[in-house]
Amino acid sequence: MNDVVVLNKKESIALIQIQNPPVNALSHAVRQGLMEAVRESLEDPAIKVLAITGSGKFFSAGADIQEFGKPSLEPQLPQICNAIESCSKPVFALINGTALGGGFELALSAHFRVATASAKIGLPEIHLGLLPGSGGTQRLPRIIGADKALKMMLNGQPVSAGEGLAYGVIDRVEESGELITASMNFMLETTAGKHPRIPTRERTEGLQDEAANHVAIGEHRNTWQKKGKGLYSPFQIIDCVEKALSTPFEEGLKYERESFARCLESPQRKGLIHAFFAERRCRKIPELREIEPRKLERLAVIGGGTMGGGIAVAALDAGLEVMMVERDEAGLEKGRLNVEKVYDRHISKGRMGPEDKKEVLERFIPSTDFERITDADMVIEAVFEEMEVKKEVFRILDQYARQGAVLASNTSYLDIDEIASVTSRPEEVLGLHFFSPANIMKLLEIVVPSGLSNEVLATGFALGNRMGKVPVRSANSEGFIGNRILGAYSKVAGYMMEDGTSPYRIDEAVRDFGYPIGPFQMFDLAGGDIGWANRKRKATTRDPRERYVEIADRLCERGWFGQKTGRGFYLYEEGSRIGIEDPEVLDIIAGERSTKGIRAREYSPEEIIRRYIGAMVNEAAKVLEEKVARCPSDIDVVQHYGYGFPRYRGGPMKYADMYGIRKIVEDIEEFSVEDPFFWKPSELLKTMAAQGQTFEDLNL
Ligand code: T1G
Ligand code: NAD
Repeated sequence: MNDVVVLNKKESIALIQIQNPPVNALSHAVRQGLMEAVRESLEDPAIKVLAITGSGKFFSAGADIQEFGKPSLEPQLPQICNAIESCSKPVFALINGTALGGGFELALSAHFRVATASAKIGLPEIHLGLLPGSGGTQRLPRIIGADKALKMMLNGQPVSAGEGLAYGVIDRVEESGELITASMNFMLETTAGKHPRIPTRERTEGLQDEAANHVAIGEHRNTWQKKGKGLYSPFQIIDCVEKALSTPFEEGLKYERESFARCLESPQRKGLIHAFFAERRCRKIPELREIEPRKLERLAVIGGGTMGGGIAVAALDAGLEVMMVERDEAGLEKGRLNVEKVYDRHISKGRMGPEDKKEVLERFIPSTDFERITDADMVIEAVFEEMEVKKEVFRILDQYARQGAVLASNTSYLDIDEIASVTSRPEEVLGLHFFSPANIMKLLEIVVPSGLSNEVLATGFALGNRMGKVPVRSANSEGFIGNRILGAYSKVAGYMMEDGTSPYRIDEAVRDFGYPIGPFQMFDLAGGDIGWANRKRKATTRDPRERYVEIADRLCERGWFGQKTGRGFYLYEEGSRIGIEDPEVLDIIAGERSTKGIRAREYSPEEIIRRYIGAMVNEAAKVLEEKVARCPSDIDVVQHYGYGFPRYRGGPMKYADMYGIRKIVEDIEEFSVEDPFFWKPSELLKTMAAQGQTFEDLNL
């Protein structure tokens, strides 16, 4: 054996334990160890039963994701699963903790599955652009039928041991005690012939109701045709399960193998696995390795508007005590309602009862009195986006917050150094940039001004983790990572519109690329007035060489601010959040175009994306060059979690790597003929293209 798989013999039972922390991934060494342990147990006449189990909190989290894309080494997992299934001695999977993907498929190949009550089982491969490729698509439906099998494979979320028992895929759940000891009798009973050893491939319970299985295949396929536009692996999964119902096992297994190989080679798999590692990398900040975050139990939120309300809910949901301070009673009442309406909605949807709401709100303390913040561990300011207002608030915070409290601003654009400068403790002030709605959106940009204490930074990350956010470090620079890049591709969307392409066609192309909504739908959702105020503020300092599109201003002058006014780039019928195309908007655009003497030109969807993503990648490269983001994959995380960039494309930096850095530079140079001020390739991109580098090479 080797050191990652340990074989112990207990009475007539071979206990095969995977010990490969942190998650018992089925690396090459584990696969070798398993194969050897099975062989040795089979050869030993004293052994009557084999039991495979894990260690720590994991049975096994499945294939070692690090190995994908590298040459695959024997024995491969499907071989091990087949060897287990065809064992002449009964094999038990003792599921001591989480069993995912290949880990669960390993268990499916055993003849019996016993799980502890806290164990979880699942097939999350879909999230990696893959399918269960070690017989899972063939074995699971044979036990539980197509519908439940597809539910597990297509939503990718694990289910509890109890649910597994109800499905019929877990034979027994042990409520307490040590799993091996608790399963001893069950295992020994098989030697007395009490429980028949049936290889999973020969099981047929799930295949009995052919009509129901047929309906399930059709329904899941229909659902995914609607919601899975552009995705690859869900449809491969459905095809594989369909095969399981209609062909002999070996044939189905071969079909699964071929489908798996196609998924493995797909750009979507590369994008999704990149995203998996990217969102883990962004939490690893070298300077925080040895730093303990400060205590965090009481949070104060200043301002109860859109963001303050959302942040308060996120904090309450994370179990914190939350104070909310508003400037007057009317503001406070609005703030309180902003919080309560979230829970009222949960109640109306049956997600919580009135008692639960009451219990949560016991930790919520609204006030107009800043003195109430004196015992807060952290204060997050979310007042109006105006430097003078923020400074005034921070002067007050400095006066009332206790020594050692962390002070944070949720500003979208403003300079945190300047905000911090009005306090006597600038090293304790950082930016915590939440996204709207703050209780839902997972991105949290953690903005680091100069001289920030590492302990304070660590506490920012701890808050993000506690709230279930994806925290990304950003330097203190206007618009931080996300809004700065947003500025660039929003401009390009405006240019293309003024050049002659309808905003509706631009939105459509961006949606077809994989975004949930296009840029003009997003402007309508966010509210045009905010951007308009910002543009007016900057009008005097705008570089005269910058192309400025006035169309949005024309809409705002009419009071068309988007969804909230029923009209923006789209028309919204009473109460509807779905916009329809507005011919008057098209007339306004045509008017602006003719004023400027622009000859209309219709860009193709490919051209729209080339420009949109080209602007995004170029600005992102500047963000890297200026060290605003730590590494390219942090930008991918920001774009995915904050702005809707399709995860299966990995993020703009991964996309650029796959598209080709040189081609991106060539595109930018081609566009720069029309507008050399905007389309200036970043120095970093030019160097990378010259040296044949990729963004992946720059990841930490
Ligand atoms: N392979 C390699 N490393 C893995 C891994 C895996 N499967 N799962 C996690 N890690 C690393 C992770 O990168 C991190 O490393 C550390 O473990 C802790 O993870 C053939 C095709 C298991 C629920 O999709 O969902 O089997 O950052 O920080 O919050 O048919 O990780 O410390 O260096 O996330 O406790 C299917 C993916 C594979 C499971 C644990 N399996 N993992 O969450 O800790 S495909 C998955 C997770 C497959 C077969 C198919 C989660 C977790 P580092 P963590 P966590
Ligand atoms: P909002 O207008 O909805 O809320 C601001 C609240 O602050 C109001 O309720 C107001 O009464 C209160 N307030 C103003 N001055 C105050 C004071 N001195 N003391 C206490 N309360 C005071 O604004 P918002 O959209 O919630 O934005 C708040 C901050 O969050 C801004 O800095 C904004 O840039 C940032 N932000 C907004 C979004 C977004 O999408 N709305 C996203 C990220 C960040």
